[in-house]
Amino acid sequence: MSEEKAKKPANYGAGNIQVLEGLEAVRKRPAMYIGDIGVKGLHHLIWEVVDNSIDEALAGHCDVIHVVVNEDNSITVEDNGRGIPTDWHEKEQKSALEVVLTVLHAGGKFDKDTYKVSGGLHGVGVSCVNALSQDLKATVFRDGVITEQEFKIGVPQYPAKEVGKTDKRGTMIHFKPDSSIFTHTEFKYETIANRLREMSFLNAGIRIFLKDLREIEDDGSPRSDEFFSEGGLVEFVQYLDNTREKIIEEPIYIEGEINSVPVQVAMNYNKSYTENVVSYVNTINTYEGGTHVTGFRRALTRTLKSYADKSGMLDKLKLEVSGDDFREGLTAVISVKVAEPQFEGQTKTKLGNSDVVGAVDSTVSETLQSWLEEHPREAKIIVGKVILAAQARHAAKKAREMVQRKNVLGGGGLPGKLADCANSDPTVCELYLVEGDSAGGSAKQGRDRDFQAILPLKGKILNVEKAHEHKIYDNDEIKNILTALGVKFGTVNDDKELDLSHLRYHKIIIMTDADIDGSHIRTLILTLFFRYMRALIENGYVYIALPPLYLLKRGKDERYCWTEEERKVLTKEMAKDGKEDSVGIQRYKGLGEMNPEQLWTTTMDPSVRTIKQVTIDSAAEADHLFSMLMGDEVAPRREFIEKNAKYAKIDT
Ligand code: 0RA
Repeated sequence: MSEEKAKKPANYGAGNIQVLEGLEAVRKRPAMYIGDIGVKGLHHLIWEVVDNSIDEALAGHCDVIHVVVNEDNSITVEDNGRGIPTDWHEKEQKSALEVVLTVLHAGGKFDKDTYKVSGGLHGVGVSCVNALSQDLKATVFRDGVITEQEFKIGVPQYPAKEVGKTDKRGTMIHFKPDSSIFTHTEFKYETIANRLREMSFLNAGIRIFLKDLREIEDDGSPRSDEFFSEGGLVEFVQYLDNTREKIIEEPIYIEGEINSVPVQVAMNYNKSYTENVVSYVNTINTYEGGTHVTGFRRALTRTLKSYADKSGMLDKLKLEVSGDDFREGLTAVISVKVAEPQFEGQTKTKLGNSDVVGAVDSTVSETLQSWLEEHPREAKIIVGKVILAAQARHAAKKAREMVQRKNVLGGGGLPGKLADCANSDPTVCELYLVEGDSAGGSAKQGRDRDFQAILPLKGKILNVEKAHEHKIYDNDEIKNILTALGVKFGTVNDDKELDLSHLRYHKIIIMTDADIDGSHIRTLILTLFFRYMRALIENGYVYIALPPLYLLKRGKDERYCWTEEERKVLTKEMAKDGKEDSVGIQRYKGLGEMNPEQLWTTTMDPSVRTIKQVTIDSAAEADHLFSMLMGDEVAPRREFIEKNAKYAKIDT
């Protein structure tokens, strides 16, 4: 795809010079405004525009938002809000519409009393999207007229003009990201859908439609979804847990506002062993938690503990109950609004504002306490679950200590099956987790032994989604992975936190067969990482190897293909005389079918291979996906596979 670089168009008025300087700054350092210039930053443009529509909805003026991915990877966002004002702005000597689209930070409301609460991570406004778009067209339906203005890289092509009459209200923004700025210009349906679904849960009552004109279904209509939640967070928790067996019927809902911090929490308990607390600040997913999560945990532990003590149910228990025990099998969504959020942490997704601890703590303890008193039957079920968790935790602790002792005190040394590399600098070292001993053998022979280590895994590793924690430390394959990586559980802060200080490889590459079993094993390994070693994924250490699917042969000419599409194109190319049947096709079902040299040249040689980095777009969505793929409930899994089979393979 060759896309022409956007040219700077002629300026139409002197008043634009200052504005240009503002937007020029965005174009010079785009990452400062939207995070990065890759896939993430690209999608950030959509969030920025949608956030403006959501703000209109929160102000009570809009209830429908349409997002369309057009065939040329441009985006159209339309809402039925008040429409961006189009009247003349005396101070700036241009229309308000142009001000909103060309002045940094002017995207928000002019009236100061409504602080912008949705807002993306950077909250920079539509002008930033404008600056980074090779084309942008704003259409406003307001006061009976349609007003239009077009821009290229943020520069107006003409003043806002009236183009017709209407009885509609709202704003439509159509933009095409500038291909000279972004390293990727292709939007991903799943990424957009996941964020819009999340948005609809966090902002109950707004109907969001998504349509992708690049993907046409069998019936001729484009791929589409509609996101709408009446119940908000309560439905969010039900959605997250729809693949798990719940222990109480209805989620607990808590809402309040203390010191101008609105707090909303929905929670429920299920029969699993994992804690799944998803948190948001101004609708931004705070992966790393922060003060709002601390406040929630404190309230939960204190309130449940005090109730349990009073109930007498703990009397016979000989063990100490800890905070963790109150969170086993807990699914909760916390959403707070903070006027000036301070974000900290490695990925700037940890809330730092200390006053939020108390706001959440008070709100949650108060409501939870009354709830427990009003629901004695459910309260008893929860306390029973807590007691079981405490007992299991003691068993897990013993098992974990056994593994730890062996790891740290050198009891076992490195696993016998590990073919380690010579280099000891973790930043350049790679560990391949390979399915099966035979492929493991090829990989051992084919690798560059200076920096590539191989750990073959036998058969299917334990499904951690269905196993209690202590089982994990009993499992030989998992123990081998932990020892080879050089990681252990437990830091000074937290006895479950993953200690990466002795991590031996900064690339951990999962290499499995390109068949159903292979993808199942890959998901098992990813589930293990997601549930117990999430920091590895968050730090960007986890990758998936992409072995070729086909080898095409004609005489001495041999070529590999990674997709069906490539196979078709290459087959035509190789059969220059048009005789496609003269091209031999070998379909690789397993890594074992490749010899060491082939494995190196196609999949392991860093200068030619492609490896896919595993990222977490949305922790909530990843949790949902893993619980569905690996959990007990069969129906949602079948539905998911049927629905997604026709689209690209499951992307974790
Ligand atoms: C500035 C002021 C007002 C609304 C908006 C901007 C606005 C921006 C966007 C972006 C996408 N959709 C939007 N909808 C509205 C307030 C308008 C008023 O007071 O009437």
